[in-house]
Amino acid sequence: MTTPAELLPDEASAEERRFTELIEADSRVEPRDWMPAAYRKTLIRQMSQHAHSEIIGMQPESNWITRAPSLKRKAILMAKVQDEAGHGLYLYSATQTLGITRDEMMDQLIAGKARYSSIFNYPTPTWADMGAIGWLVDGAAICNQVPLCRASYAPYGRAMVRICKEESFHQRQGFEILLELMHGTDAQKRMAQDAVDRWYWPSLMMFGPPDDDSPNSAQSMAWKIKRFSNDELRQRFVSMLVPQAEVLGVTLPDPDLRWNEERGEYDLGEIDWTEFHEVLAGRGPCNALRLQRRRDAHEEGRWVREAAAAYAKRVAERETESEAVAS
Ligand code: BYC
Repeated sequence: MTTPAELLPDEASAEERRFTELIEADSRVEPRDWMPAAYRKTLIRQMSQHAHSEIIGMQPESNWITRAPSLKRKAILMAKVQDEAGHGLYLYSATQTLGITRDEMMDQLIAGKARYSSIFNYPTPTWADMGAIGWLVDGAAICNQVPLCRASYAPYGRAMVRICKEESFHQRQGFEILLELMHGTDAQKRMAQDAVDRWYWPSLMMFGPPDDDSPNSAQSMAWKIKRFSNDELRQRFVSMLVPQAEVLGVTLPDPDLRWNEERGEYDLGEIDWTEFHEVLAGRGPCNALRLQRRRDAHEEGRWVREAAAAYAKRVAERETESEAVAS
């Protein structure tokens, strides 16, 4: 069988050959290794979008911190939202190793030029939304992100290992919120089902467009950034949800969902891709709100960034002074 390295043209550089062999051997690319400009660009795109998703993703849930139904739930929700801030920071740091600064990435986000996950443009009107986000949104995130732990770019893979551990706790807390509601009053059961109805389809859209309409997948898979296609992961997610929905006693809102004996997989109903494209174009229910909130937070945090920079400068000056005295 011909290997990708053998397919390279004769004039390919030694560096390019080494990179291709590295990918082929399932080895890892480190920040100082040579990499094609397009590989770097793809990583910056995906990783910065991922970081932005974590940061914007704090908003729908932080909306409920002050209204959580008990002290225990408040503490758990605060811990989850703090984890998401942490995930954003690991991912921004990992992306910085590719030669873009945090300021540049943040500027792109607040200027409305960067993408973040479509899922965070939906509202959270009830407490059950905290359960549905944990169960469905974090569940989808786990399915998508576990394979990313093996992404060919080492800093991304390393960041994902820790993130995935925390996502597991996030998903369980969401499942548990829904389970408690489903053992509650009729009104609580209706609230849980309503939240599942509203979050189910958007959570399937998190995996991205169908494979035949996914311009980046083939190259990202060849570079072993992505290990599975959007549709493969979506399918895997639904297979995970079906038995869990039975335990919860909720109905997944897809009348066409049924087991296909021949394929050994579930057949899914048609996803409304028009809605997905509307959200991506900035016309989802909460796009404007999310972006405005991020801009406000950026402005409100300006004095903290300035104070931290002034302090770091002073510490550096002191270190230089004491080195000069010592020598
Ligand atoms: N939303 O060629 P495709 C979390 C864009 S946060 C928005 O398939 P790719 C959490 C895509 O960017 C989890 N845009 O792209 C946090 C591309 O546009 P550009 C976030 C989307 O990159 C807080 C175009 O559509 N997870 O878990 O090969 C609380 C064509 O798509 C979406 C990640 O970021 C979307 N859903 O595949 C709770 C995971 N889907 O850039 C939870 C890392 C597609 O060409 N990212 N687009 O203009 C990935 O795995 C991949 O980037 C995707 C898309 C599977 C999302």
